Amino acid sequence: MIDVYIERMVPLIEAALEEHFPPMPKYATRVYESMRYTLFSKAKRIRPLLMLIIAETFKCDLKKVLPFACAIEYVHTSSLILDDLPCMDDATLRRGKPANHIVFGESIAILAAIGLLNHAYSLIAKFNDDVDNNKLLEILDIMTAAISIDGLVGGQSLDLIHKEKKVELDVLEYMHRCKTASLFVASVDISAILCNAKEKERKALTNYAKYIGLAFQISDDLSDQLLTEKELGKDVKKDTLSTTYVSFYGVEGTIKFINELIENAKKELTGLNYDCSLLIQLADKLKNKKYLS
Ligand code: GRG
Repeated sequence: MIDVYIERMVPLIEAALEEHFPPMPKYATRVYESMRYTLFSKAKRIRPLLMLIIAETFKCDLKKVLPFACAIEYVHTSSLILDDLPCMDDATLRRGKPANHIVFGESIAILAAIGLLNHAYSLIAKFNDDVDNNKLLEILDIMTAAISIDGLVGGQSLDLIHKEKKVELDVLEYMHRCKTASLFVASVDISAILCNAKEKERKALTNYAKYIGLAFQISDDLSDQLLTEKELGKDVKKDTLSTTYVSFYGVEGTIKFINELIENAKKELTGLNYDCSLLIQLADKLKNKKYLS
């Protein structure tokens, strides 16, 4: 059922990403192309999917959530372009194609990342007629928190500083929570706000997102160890000396830990008076590392 749902929703997300993308500029076409290049490469769109599933769960109009789901995907794509730069992960392959800076050069890639990030804010601000201003401010606050030093920026900085170094387990977990789970949490919470979820419901859903976000990042590390670049469509880091969950727990132990996180995520949903079957199935799908390929 979740596979059918994903197959039905991804084209809707792709169409919305196009609809809400800025129009072609007259002169600054190179940076525009660079923004489109990584955004419209083949991707799983898991964060927008999560947002639509929340809307589905709350029987809320998907059209209301879709522009915000696009904003999150613009932020995520921006982070991928930056992550691949030579001064960061120095990756050459992303979403099955040469990384943005390989095709467009570093300076245009940086500008494209900033362009995407900026467009995400601009898109949210445009919905002040349809969404109550207080809600919009709260949504902006949630998004900035996800990108902040307690989110993507902080997580990435720790990741870079600790590259090829031994890291304590609690620092590793904090890094993963910031780098990856924070955008999952923001996605779920923004959608929950738009769907008028109650405080208690938001809490349960953001806890769910924390668990699956962490599981997603650990699966990503595991895939780096077990799958090939061709299967993943991005650089793999099999040979690095960086600490990962696999270096702490081994492959079997890591799979067990991912499964525990998924079970914890599902437990968070038990108090909700809604049909959470899609959220449960999405969580279970993350148990299968192949989902990442
Ligand atoms: C200012 C937006 C911004 C970021 C600055 C560069 C940076 C800080 C953070 C990088 C964060 C990062 C790349 C984390 C990795 C998260 C992750 C698991 C990415 C892979 O996501 P998937 O598997 O990829 O959803 P697709 O390609 O399917 O979207």
